[in-house]
Amino acid sequence: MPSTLAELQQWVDAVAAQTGASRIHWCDGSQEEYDALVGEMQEDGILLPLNHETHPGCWLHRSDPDDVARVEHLTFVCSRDPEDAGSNNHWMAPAEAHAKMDALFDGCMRGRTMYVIPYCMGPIDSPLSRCGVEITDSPYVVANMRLMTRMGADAQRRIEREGSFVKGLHSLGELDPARRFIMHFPEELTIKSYGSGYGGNALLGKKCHALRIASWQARQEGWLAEHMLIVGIENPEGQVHYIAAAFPSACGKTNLAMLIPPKAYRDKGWKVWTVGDDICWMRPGADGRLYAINPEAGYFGVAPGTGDTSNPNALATLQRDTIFTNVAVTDDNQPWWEGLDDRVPAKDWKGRDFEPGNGPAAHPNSRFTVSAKQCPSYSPHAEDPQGVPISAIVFGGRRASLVPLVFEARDWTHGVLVGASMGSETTAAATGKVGVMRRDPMAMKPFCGYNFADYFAHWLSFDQPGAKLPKIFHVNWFRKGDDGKFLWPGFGDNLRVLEWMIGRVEGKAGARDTPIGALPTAADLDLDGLSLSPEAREKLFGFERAGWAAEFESIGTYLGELGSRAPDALKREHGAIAARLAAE
Ligand code: GTP
Ligand code: SPV
Ligand code: MN
Repeated sequence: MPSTLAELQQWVDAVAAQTGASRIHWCDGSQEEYDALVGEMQEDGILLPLNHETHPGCWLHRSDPDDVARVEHLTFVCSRDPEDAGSNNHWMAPAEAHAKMDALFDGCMRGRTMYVIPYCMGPIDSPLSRCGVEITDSPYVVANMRLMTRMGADAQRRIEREGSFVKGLHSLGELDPARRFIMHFPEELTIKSYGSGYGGNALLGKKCHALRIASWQARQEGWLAEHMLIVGIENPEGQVHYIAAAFPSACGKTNLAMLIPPKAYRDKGWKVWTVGDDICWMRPGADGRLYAINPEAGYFGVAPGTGDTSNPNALATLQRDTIFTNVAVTDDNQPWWEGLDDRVPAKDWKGRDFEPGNGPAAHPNSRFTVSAKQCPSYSPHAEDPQGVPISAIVFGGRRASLVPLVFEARDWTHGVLVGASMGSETTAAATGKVGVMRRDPMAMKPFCGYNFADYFAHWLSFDQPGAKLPKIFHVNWFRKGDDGKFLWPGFGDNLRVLEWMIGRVEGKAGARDTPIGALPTAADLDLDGLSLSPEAREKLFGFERAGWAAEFESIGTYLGELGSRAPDALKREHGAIAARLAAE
């Protein structure tokens, strides 16, 4: 069903001619189409059936071992002016990048099928949603995009009505890391990705469109595209506060979005509703509040660590109709990963017989792809076209030392500084060393499609007369004790921290003022039933002045490196806190 939109039809024709694809398949998004694709992939060995008695509709995909995570060093923003991409991005001149990519794409789909995937990021009837079309030669990408987005005929109709869409061109190529690039052309609303079949490199609706291109558009149009989960917290009175939280990759977004309250909270009537687990698009509504949608329709979640005590909602979600990527399997062919249970796996993620000496059985960045609707805590308001109103924004990182469990920013400008100065230890979600502390402002270091200096200025610009902005907080679930173990139980018990935040929003909860913001004392949080050691209490709720003074020096250096476009208001805020830290 070729398109009535000339721009779309001409682009598809041009790509078909360039790549030499033998067949063009326009995706309609139907179940029949999905089933047929899965069948073909099974025949070709791209998908392996899992145990369909325990896991109906579940499949395993094993990636090329050199293609298991995002590749930040091969990801570029190709704006006309390098200053617009900023020092936070790798940059290449658009003409050079197009030439490089065109040379790779020339003839690359000969003998293969080219799939045309129209998709909508966000509810199909929402004014906040935006559409795109991905062309790919990977049926695995098609199947994942069907789980992750609103894909097919409805999206194509919206694109034809609106006349504008993001163009994403993707090919697996040779899966050669030396011939792998993820290029973004924000001024042309275009993405070109070659040489990887993995998640954020290949499912172009996700990080490439919904964060890098969308953040650029959002700046022009007055909204925000963020690497945030969205969760609804219902108190015993039945009121729901929605919280948006930015944690870097593999730092707890999916887990917080699907949190199950501790028993005592459940008994009192607390409930948690999942709206989104990775990406949040927000804009001010008529009443001055920020309204958020989840542009995605599924979860591409980290498997390791997902277990019956950590995230039972995720486990229930993945019992059927799920694609697993790079997990291990048991001897009866069930999917398995570290942290699931104490069974011993039979085969590791490469398909070898499991040998503990070979490292983890499941790849540390192994993932599940599944429709959001299957989550037991999926919010009845997740598809509201107007979005949900946000009461609090939370920033957080993986910090073994210094950073306490939670603190609250004094106002919006301070909150933007808290986000801008976030630090976190690197994880397996991207290739490279794990556990290295780096600045990851608002968890957007790998995803902001433009200059961070302009991004922080854009954030500051929301503080306008009449705006009813959310309060901003910072959390750290990953503080460690002298023995190297986590001091905070995390997971369900994180609700104790969210309860305190809601208390602050409603003006009910206590805190003490410190230079870095308002910190709860142990008495301000409900810690009933937890046994926290004296060391844990001190480190989770304490304020370490000398350490923070050093931290603010490092933040000052970082802000200085952003260049002349960095907003003065942010530097002034930083200077005032640094002075207070020095004086007290
Ligand atoms: P991306 O999908 O890469 O953006 O990751 P994410 O931010 O959604 O992270 P996710 O929730 O998948 O968690 C990543 C890892 O952190 C998993 O192994 C979790 O088990 C672990 N984790 C999540 N929440 C907590 C927590 O509160 N405490 C501790 N100690 N670990 C956690
Ligand atoms: C992340 O790395 O933040 C992810 C996984 O959510 S990916 O889709 O690969 O970006
Ligand atoms: Mn993510």
